[in-house]
This record gives sequence, structure tokens and C-alpha cells, in this order.
Amino acid sequence: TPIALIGAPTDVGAGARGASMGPEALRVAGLQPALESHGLSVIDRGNLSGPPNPWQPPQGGYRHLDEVVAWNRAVHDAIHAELAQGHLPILLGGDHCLAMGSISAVARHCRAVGKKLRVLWLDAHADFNTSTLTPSGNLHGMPVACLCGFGPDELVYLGGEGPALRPDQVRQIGIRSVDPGEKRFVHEQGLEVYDMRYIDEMGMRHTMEQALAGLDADTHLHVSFDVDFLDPEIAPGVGTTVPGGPTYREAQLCMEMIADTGRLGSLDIVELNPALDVRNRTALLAVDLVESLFGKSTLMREHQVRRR
Ligand code: DIR
Ligand code: MN
Ligand code: MN
Ligand code: MN
Repeated sequence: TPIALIGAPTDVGAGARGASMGPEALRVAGLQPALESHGLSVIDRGNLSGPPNPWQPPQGGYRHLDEVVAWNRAVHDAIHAELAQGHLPILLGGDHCLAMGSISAVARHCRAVGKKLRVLWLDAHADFNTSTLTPSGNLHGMPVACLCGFGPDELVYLGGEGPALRPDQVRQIGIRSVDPGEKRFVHEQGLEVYDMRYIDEMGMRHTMEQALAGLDADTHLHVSFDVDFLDPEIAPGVGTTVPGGPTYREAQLCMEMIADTGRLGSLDIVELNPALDVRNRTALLAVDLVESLFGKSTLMREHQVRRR
């Protein structure tokens, strides 16, 4: 399956400026040649365009709602077009509000072809706020809620009929910062959350076995990778760092176990903020992890798997 890279250079949904430079930082870190080195075919579609960041306070509980809608319409259309051609789209964000556009396109595609959909949400945050629960008004804290139908109509209906997701299609991994009202709402809606306490106690291997359980040949797996999922010691280039995230090895195992399912159908790489990074190391780490997500493994393991 050819991979299509689509840049969405905006930070209209975030609380810090700079994620708009994410797509170029990932290109500079060598995302395309890294994927190609594993025999994958990659097309870079360049960047989408949309409104500038007006940097205004929230209105009616949302910051920059019109701009967020405009960017997500562009993302939805671009991701949907790639899926319709049989390509595997990678969204280069941009902040995490853009997952509303990408996942609504993935859900629409899955409805059309009769596939099931599972979303793995790798993040320090649950991103399940609403206009009344949010402490910030930032829409990058609300995409999961909007995708499940809790948000303004312009965002809930991005992909046509009805909300894109039911809460039982989502698995959240790495969570360690949830706002008080948001926490109650996560419980009320029954989201399946593997938080850092769970990962500490059970280990990443068991966590991923649970999060990936029940996938079948008809399931499209979408990974929404918020780079703040990673521990800030290894990934400083994000707008909202939260200590105590997965280590390098835990993150690699997470990606490798997703690769092993063979079900990956689409990916978001979001919240990378080059303005806060150190010599592009967070972008380089993201590229390294994405290589694992697409099946890069050590020689040792390839031998073991083949001999089994
Ligand atoms: C916080 C921060 N929960 C909010 N959220 C995110 O403003 O809603 N930071 N997603 O990356
Ligand atoms: Mn997020
Ligand atoms: Mn986050
Ligand atoms: Mn590498």
C-alpha cells in the first residue's frame, strides 16, 4: 500500500504556538527516506492550507472554532481522498484538533467499505473535554469528545451522517493528565483508558495485548500519535509536557506490537512543536518510532519469527 504524507501546518487548536512547524520538522528529520528504506512506497502531498492563527481568547467555550473547522474540513477531504485511492494516509500535524478531520474521514471510509474501525489514542491527555468542561477552550483538548458526538455540529458532522465514533471503538494509552470534569465524563462514557498507572503495574506488553484484543481481518486500525505521549525527558518538543510518560523502550514496544497486527490503516503524528525542541531530536525520535510502527525490527527478531 502506498503511503501518502499530508502536512497540516497549524496550531489553531493548541495553547502554545509552534505545532504549525511540525510537518516540516518531520520532513527534515527524514520521515520519507526512513519509510522508503524499509521498502515502502511514499508520496509526499505537501501541505494543506487554511486560515492563520488569530490568537484570540475563547468565545462560547471554544478558541478559534471557525479556524479549527476550516482546517479540519481540509484535512477530512485530503485524508478521505487518499483512503478512497487505497493509500495509507499519514497526517503530519499540526495540533491534535486535526484528528477530528482525519478520523472522521477514516470513519466515513470504513462505513463505505464495510470495515470495522478501532482507534488507538497515544497521548498524555484524554482529549475528552467539551465547551463546558474545558479549562482552556483549546480544541486540541476536545477531539475525542467531538468524534464521539459531544461538540459543535460543524465538528461532529465533519464526515457526513452522525458522529464518527462510538466510545467503545477507542483505546487510550499513556494517559496521565485529565481535567476534573473531563475525568467524570471519561468514566460516564466508558472510554477504555490504559493510563500510566496501568502501564506501570501491568507493563507495556500486557497493555498492548489488551488494547489490541479482538481485532480481526476486517478491522481498520487508526493510530493517533500525540507526541506528548512520550516522556518529556526523551521528547521535549511538545507544547504540553507531562512527566512520567513511556520510556524509549516502552514506546518502541508499543509501536512494534501495533505493527505486528498488520492492521494499521492510517496515522496522525501531532503536537510536535519544533519551537520547543532541541536540535530536532523529538522529530527524529518520532521518525524512529514511526519506522517501528511500519514494521522495522531487529535482525534477531526477524530470524526468530521466520523460524517459528
Ligand atoms: C488540557 C490540555 N486537557 C486542555 N490538553 C491537551 O486544555 O483541555 N494538551 N490536549 O495536549
Ligand atoms: Mn492530544
Ligand atoms: Mn496530549
Ligand atoms: Mn531509526
